[in-house]
Amino acid sequence: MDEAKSFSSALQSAQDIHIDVSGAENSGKEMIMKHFLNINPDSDKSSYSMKKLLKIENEQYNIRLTTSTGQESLMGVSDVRYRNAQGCVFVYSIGSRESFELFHTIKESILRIKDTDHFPFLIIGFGNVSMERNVSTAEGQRVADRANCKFQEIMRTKDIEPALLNFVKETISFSALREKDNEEEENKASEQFIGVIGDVFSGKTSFIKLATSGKPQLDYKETKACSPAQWKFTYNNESHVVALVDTPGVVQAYPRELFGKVQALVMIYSVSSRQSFEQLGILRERVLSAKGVSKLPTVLIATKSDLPENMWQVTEQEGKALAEKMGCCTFEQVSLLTECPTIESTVSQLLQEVKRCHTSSMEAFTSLDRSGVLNKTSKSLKKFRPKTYIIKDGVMYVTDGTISSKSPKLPLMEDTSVEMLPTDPTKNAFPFEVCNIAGKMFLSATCDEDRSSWVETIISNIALSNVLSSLLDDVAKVMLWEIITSPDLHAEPEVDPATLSKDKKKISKVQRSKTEGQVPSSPTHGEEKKSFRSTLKKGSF
Ligand SMILES: Nc1nc2c(ncn2[C@@H]2O[C@H](COP(=O)(O)OP(=O)(O)OP(=O)(O)O)[C@@H](O)[C@H]2O)c(=O)[nH]1
Ligand SMILES: [Mg+2]
Repeated sequence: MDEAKSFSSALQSAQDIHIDVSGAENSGKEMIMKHFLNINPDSDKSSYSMKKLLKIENEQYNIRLTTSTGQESLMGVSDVRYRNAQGCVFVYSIGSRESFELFHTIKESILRIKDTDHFPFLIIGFGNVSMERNVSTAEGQRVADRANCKFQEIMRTKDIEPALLNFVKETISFSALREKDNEEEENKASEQFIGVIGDVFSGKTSFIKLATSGKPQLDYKETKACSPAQWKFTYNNESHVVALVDTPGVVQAYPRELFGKVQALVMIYSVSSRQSFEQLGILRERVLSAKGVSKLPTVLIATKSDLPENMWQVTEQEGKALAEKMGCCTFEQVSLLTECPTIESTVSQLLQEVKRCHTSSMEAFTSLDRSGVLNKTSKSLKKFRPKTYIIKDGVMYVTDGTISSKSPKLPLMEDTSVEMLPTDPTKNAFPFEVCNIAGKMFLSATCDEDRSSWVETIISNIALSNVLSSLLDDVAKVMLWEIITSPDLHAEPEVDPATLSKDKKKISKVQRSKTEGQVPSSPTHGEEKKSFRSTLKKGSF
């Protein structure tokens, strides 16, 4: 009873290793499985999925062997087996060339289903000395070499156990490696890029080395090119994966390819170099222009604070003032010659700022709709008629409070322009004009702030319309390409003769559109854009 209990708890904690045993009927695969699993070879145990608990290097493994059920012709049965498998033992009979030649088909199926080029295989040529041989040992070895896998001929049952055990170990290491690779890929995908910029000799590389290795770097080697270094750390129970991008001190332009990914900056100067302090503005501008943005979350770090006071060329106050001027989220004076416990908190503050900026830009994005009272007027500012203006789904409506089918409207499309007109404080008029091919609106807000905020919303809607148009162009191109390359277009339609003429019409309509370069029966650009907008607002992307 106790034994059963401890077996079941070992089973629960054991890691599953799933090995498929493939091969033709009567190739010997069932015998191999039964022997490995200590099942009486004469038993008619017809389970095609059997388990064995094994301890390998102090770890418990639940080895699960599966094999064909004889139902492989049923679509998907072997697909499921192969999908779950972490390794495959292919067994052929040395007396049957047909069973040997099956390897290629099985290997191709597994690699296709697993969507990989590398998978652990073991080829076993099974037989006995009295068997008439149809496949030579050399042939078996050759196929295994070509498939880059192990090969073994088994003529005595006592060779089964060690051969399979070795393969189980190989499968375990392969799975562990693959898991590590996957983890690294996932880390890469979630990596946040942080550019580390500053003058020559200011301490950029030292900062990165100290963060990533925990050890100060005392020697100096000039950095010649930009390169990222991955750094994983945990702060306040939150794990982060960042790529700290080291940069040379002398740089004319930061590479767009790398800096396109940079979401934040660590700006570094040395307290003993006035030049390194004054250089930062220029370097920061170069990053912003490489990225095409006007600001980036930034922290300011002053290095070499361990140097004697008479060597300082930049005071703490000056550092603080620069951090404030540049909108940095934090400023620190540090020495990178010893452990620097604040690095993690500094970078994590920076990442918080990245998150905050992202959220607020998403909020701005979703607040594209608005409503409020504006005065309807003319360019000469003669009459003022207050109306409720509503911007909804990229259209600006003139209403009496609610949108109706009769509300005059102006779609805020790509061709729309918005212009602020000269203010007239005597009339409390802050006018602006919105104009496109569909019409023109002269409007006036009652204060400058209100006007700016309306103009900003309108500009955001126009910008979004631009983005959606180019997205939809791409979608339309893909749809068109799919239609053109669809095999259905070239195949004979399998239809009932009664409906044939109707279907032919449909097909010829598609073909006509193909030649005319149109996408058939798709919704209009406007409708598509509207649904894109609502998808974006729901945050489904
Ligand atoms: N005393 C002192 N020396 C430092 C400190 N930080 C860096 N150094 C030293 O300053 C020198 C330059 O540091 P690096 O980190 O290589 O400077 P860098 O900005 O990467 O230089 P470039 O790659 O040439 O642009 C090295 O000899 C470091 O050991 C610090 O906080 N205090
Ligand atoms: Mg360097």
